[in-house]
Amino acid sequence: MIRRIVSCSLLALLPMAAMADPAADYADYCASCHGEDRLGGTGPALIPETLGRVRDVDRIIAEGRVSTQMAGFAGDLSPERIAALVGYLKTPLATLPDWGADQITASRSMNPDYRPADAPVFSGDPMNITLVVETGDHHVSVLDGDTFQVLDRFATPFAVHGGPKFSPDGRFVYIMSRDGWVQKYDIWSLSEVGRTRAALNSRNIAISPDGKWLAVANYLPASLTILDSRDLSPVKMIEVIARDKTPSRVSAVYQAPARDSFILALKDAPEIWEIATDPEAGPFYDGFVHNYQSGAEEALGAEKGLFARRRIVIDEPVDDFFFSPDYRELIGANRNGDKGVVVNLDVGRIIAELPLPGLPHLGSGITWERDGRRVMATPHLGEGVLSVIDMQDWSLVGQIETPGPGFFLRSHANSPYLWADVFFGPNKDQMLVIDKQSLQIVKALKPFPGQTFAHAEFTRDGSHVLVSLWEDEGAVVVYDAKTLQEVKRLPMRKPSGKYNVWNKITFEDGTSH
Ligand code: DHE
Repeated sequence: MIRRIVSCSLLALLPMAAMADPAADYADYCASCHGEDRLGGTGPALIPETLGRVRDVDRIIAEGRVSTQMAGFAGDLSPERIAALVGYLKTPLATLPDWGADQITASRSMNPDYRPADAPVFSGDPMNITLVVETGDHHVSVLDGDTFQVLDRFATPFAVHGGPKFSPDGRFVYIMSRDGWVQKYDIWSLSEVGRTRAALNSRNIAISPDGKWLAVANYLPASLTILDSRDLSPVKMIEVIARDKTPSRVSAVYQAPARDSFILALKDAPEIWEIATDPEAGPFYDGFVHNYQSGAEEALGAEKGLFARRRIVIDEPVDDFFFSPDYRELIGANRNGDKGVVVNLDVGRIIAELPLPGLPHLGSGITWERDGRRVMATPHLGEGVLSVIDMQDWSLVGQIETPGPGFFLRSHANSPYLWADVFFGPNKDQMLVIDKQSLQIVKALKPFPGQTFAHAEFTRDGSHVLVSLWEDEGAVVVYDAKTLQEVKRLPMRKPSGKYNVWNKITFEDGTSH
């Protein structure tokens, strides 16, 4: 390498920035763990799509990351070289490798020690298991929801995002990471089944109502990956190309049980896609043209059967969704985050608009009955407010002012309260307990002043609520859902989301997707 044979005296004359050769530094210091191509190895991918949301990349390179294999390089690299390296990592890759069935298959590794148990290997209620994602050291803890005992703690791929999805019988769970890895874990056997890399950068995952198929929403490549849930083998890579031929990233994919389909939010195109999970589905049409000779309306591109695609064309892209309980309607937020639109999925068009400024985070929305009417609530990432919407006429019932913008909501059919965090700003240490009828804040729980206290999840019967102390030396705090008194504290490494098997597989009232 040329830079190594330049004499020291000449180096001393060069300004530090001129000396920096970030590609060479990457090859010397990063490639062995993060891959020659920056797409990940034992360490995560180092590309803008992933690093865009990581704070203090320079500090991590200098000091390393506790509880991980990431060492610090301050002894080898000057601050200028680290700064140049960060710039290099945040530069998009010149070319993207293909990521199709061959690459997915090559990445797939099944656990050779996995032995499926005939019955749960623990004595507790398998339907009352709660999984805690610990983002501090990339693990999941498996909690018994009655005793709050940790039954197992297993390593996950780096940076798990979105809710893990359970098989319809609650036995298996599928967990997705931002680097596109999908991990399958058997709760009965307390053992990993295997993992595969469905894409290079992914958003979230959904499971079909019959539990046979997994859909992975991807940014890189712009696609939806369908995996066989039994062995995580690739079944179909659906390239997402809008009607005007622009490729689009997929912001999110959700299961629509009542429709037997997946619904996709397209990031870069004013379209919503529905992918059938019913082998008898369709035909779905891409649109109609008027044939002036025959006078007939002729369908374009009819698709039918399993994975048939239906395109719903709207005015502008919607980033995230919420659904009415019968899945006939979808509420989406527009990209500017100042408006909500209600799309009737049966007729395939917008039927109402909602005043929802301040970046509504519809993926966290929940619904409940109030005065005999079904309402939904959504937090806003840009404003300290929760919007409550009547789902019959789509009017705004009210807005609950909170001491800062929140991220997540949860409730349960057996609870009179909804639990809402304040994720951003000086009051991020508060968990708000709100009466579902009066919409008044009943209590602000603040057991750890100054530290982020967020994301609530109920136990199966709604008797207890688990909240994350979202810090490196964090904890899950268990509350009695009626008295709002603390019952237990379980030390955890930066716990984020928590997911109760029963609440998720039954779509319990008060649980987001
Ligand atoms: Fe999430 C769920 C999108 C940033 C933690 N997040 C979701 C879902 C979507 C979404 C669409 C629902 C998917 C599902 O569960 O299947 N999240 C986004 C974003 O667009 C956003 C704002 C920016 C981004 O870069 O992705 C974003 N999310 C974050 C975070 O910064 C959080 C706090 C930390 C992290 O782990 O990345 C975060 N998101 C979560 C969690 C859920 C989630 C814990 C599942 C919530 C649940 O209760 O189901």
